[in-house]
Amino acid sequence: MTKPIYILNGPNLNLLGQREPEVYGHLTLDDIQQRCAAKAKDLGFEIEFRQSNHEGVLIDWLHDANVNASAVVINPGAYTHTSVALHDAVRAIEPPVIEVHLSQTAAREDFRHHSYIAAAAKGTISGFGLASYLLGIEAAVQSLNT
Ligand code: CA2
Repeated sequence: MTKPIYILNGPNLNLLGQREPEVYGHLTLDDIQQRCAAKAKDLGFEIEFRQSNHEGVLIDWLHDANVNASAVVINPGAYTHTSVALHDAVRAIEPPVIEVHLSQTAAREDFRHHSYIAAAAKGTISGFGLASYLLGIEAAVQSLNT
């Protein structure tokens, strides 16, 4: 059995669609989940889609992914810019990890310009809204096939 692609979402992403649509768009996280499931299905994969507001939970899910996932697509939310622990967890696991962001973080406040995750991830896709996730899934599958 092919292992699923884990799609992990960090803090406050459960609020998508309710506030700041000019930054994050109008889609809810449920909408994104459905679109990711359809994209992954087209590519022959199932997804395991999760969101947590807690750093340690995200770390536990990365450890879980090390055993149970083919690849990981992660939007670490604001932990992107703060978390050495998430960096270490991404480095510690075998499956390819693709970092995604809805917004173009490089074009926003200075504190969003540095990612602790980028140096540990296979690559980063930022600024394309929903398409960042869909491109992240494509990149994950591509890195499994090369
Ligand atoms: O652009 C992204 O995907 C981010 O990872 C989103 C994070 C932000 O801290 C990163 O710098 C970039 C924030 C997610 C919070 O989402 C909200 C949604 C609705 C209302 C308020 C926040």
